[in-house]
Amino acid sequence: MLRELPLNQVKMTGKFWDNYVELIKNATIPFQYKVLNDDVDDIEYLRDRKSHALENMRIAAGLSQGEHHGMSFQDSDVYKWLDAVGCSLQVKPDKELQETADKVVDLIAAAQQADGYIDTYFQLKEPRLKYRMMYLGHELYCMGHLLEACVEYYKATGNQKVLEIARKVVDQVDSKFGYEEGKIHGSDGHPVIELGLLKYYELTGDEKALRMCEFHIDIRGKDPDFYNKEMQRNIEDNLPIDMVDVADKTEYLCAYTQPKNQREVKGHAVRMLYLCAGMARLAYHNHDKEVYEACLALWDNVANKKMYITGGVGSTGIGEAFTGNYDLPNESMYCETCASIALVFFAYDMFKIDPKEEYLEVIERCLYNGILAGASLDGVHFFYVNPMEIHADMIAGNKNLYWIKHIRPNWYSCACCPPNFARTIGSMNRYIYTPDAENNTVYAGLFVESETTALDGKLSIKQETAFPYENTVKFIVKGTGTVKIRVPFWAKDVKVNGEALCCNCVKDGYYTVTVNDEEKVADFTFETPVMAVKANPMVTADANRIAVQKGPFVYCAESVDNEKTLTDFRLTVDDVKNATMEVADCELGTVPFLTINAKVEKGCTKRLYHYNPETEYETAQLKLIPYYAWANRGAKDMMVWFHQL
Ligand code: FUB
Ligand code: ZN
Repeated sequence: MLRELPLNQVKMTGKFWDNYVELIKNATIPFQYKVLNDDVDDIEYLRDRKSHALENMRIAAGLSQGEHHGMSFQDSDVYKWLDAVGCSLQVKPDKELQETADKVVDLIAAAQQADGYIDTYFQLKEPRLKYRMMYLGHELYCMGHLLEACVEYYKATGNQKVLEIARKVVDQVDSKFGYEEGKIHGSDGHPVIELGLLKYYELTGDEKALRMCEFHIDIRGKDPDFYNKEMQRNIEDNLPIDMVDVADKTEYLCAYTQPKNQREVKGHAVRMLYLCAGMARLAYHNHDKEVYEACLALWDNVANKKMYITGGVGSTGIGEAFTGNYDLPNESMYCETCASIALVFFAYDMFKIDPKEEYLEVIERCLYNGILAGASLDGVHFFYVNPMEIHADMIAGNKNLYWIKHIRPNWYSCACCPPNFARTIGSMNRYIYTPDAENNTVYAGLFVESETTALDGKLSIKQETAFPYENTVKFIVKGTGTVKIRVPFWAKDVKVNGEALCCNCVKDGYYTVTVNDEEKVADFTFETPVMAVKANPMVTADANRIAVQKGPFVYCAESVDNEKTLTDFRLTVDDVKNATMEVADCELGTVPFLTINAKVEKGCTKRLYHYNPETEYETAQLKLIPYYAWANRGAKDMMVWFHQL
């Protein structure tokens, strides 16, 4: 079994990822604090342009007067922000930021009730409904995120108050939920408490938290009617009910059957994947075979039938949900940033149980593409939904696609994604090295300029590289132990220390370096050819279409770079292979542009329908940028899957 390394044990340097971690520290976190504190004037997509999230806490703490404002889960914005700060401080200590965050911790402590309960929505607005609307109340979702935040913040600072907040939350949840009589025999409609409890258990060793997680995963769906009965009871008691309009609530809430019996990812994508991550992490700790079996099937389903090429997940905005196998429409998708983040969590927890390369591949896909596109290059504008294709004028009148935007706003009334982006990208060094102490081995999962010392100080690994801008990575391995270096599928003509890699040198996707009280160098050079990607024929949305990938980056075309209408371009596999690349320092930063000599119809009439067209083509250049960089220059149209000639 593998173990996560403490974040401060992996030092990242280099241009690409470390720049992002800096951006989060210097731009995203300060900006988000201002939003949460209502100090930003031009905030978008909020009814009265205020988040009110910290003010809700002040009111609950008796430090201010007023009413609760915002979503029932508005508190979670603060918690994910604090989580991001905790991660950031672990890798980049900052006294001023810590002082600001300490005050937020004080505020949370002041808002928390003596019995450990904390949820400003229910404390201020609906005390009668505490734990009575698990279907949509999000109390344990908020407390789950709070536990996660407390753990990261404690790791960064040793702040005792934050640990005490977490302890009280755990006791509170324990006192209310469980199989015992008098306790609630159900769990939250939105999973996350599972992850929060497990992270608390990992930090403190408190077995109670592990048992509680087992309960929350076991009870979900045990009575698939649980949420309906809850609603019914509220109706009978004349209490306000609130429920999103979804045809099948139990599926939406991932509770149509117990998780251990689930085999297909269904319902709300973020809920489902947080649940999957919680299940995998539980199986990691308690070796529950049934839960792990379910995880394997759910993994196979999401990774092989329901994931976009960018690592986006969730094919419809209706219920922000998964749909059927291979249903991956490009224009009407959802691909919520939080869903890709949850997929990374799931993948990493599966990887720690069984270090298959396929999990790292998905992590990489999400990080470089689907998640990274979740924020603008200035770090202060965010996508909630990440389109795979957009023709802004075309969707303008289509109310069925109201969730799709071609610009990133700086905030949302439902602001789950922005702080989730901050905490995830801000802690991406988590995924570079993972030790397996029993086998004296460290897995090096990503090519990133970085260094670490693992296996109780016995083994140090350094990657010297300018990747993704250059295709060489020098691994310097010192001490005693083994490093398994992942060789990604997109790296071709790989040579190590000048020798071509043979099939025997790479086993299950890894190249192995073993040292015995010595230093070895494995100097990787490789090509990252431009690849024409085809989807499984079952993905009808991508029939006769080609996507372009180079290295870990999926590419897209934007209307700002192309005079011709993007849908006019026709590509062949050879055109793609012959693409040329130019790394440009431009308004997008240092970005590798691709140019493909594609075709467009000659003298295209632009008629709605052609009858017996005598189609002739002429060459036209199609310019592409990495998907993560799209929507930073006001483009109105964007495409990932291009028409094939
Ligand atoms: O329900 C809380 C969050 O809001 C979910 O995770 C997101 O999908 C959004 O619905
Ligand atoms: Zn979100």
